[in-house]
Amino acid sequence: MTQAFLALGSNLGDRAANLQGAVDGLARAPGTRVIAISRVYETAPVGGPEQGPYLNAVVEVATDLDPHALLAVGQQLERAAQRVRGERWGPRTLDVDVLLFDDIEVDTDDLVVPHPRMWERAFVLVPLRDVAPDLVRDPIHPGEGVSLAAVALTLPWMNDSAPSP
Ligand code: GSY
Repeated sequence: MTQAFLALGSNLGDRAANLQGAVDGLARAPGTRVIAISRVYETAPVGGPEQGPYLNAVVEVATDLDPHALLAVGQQLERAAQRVRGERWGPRTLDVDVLLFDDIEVDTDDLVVPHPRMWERAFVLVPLRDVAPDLVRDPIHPGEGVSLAAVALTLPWMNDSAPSP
């Protein structure tokens, strides 16, 4: 089985229900078990048009699926949450991103793992640190891992009005 991490985000509709639906859907996915769920963080939107705050979380799963099959599960969950693909970086009922898939690297048109923007996103790294505080990856020099917790600490906190964890 592979250890994989997925990022969840929602800033439209019943945001908490959307995240819960994604966790439930991952638990029901074939050959997949949910191992851990981070705390849920309310975060200021990063990029895109003016839009409301997100709820973000990270889920750890153990899965027999391959990376593209896991991506397909995430896309199916987005459709189930009635996500409408509008403006790039725009508001959405549910976003499911595959962050890490063991140490496997994927670079295809529809999927890049490790997720290329995860390292600069506090709304990903802070919840990831909840479920994997000892995870070690270096985005620049994969052989010389640095702790993700250390990377998360170097980022500006994602929502100035919220206390840093
Ligand atoms: O890339 C995921 C969607 N997204 C988010 C998000 O999940 N959280 C925050 N805080 N900002 C975001 N901007 C985009 S696009």
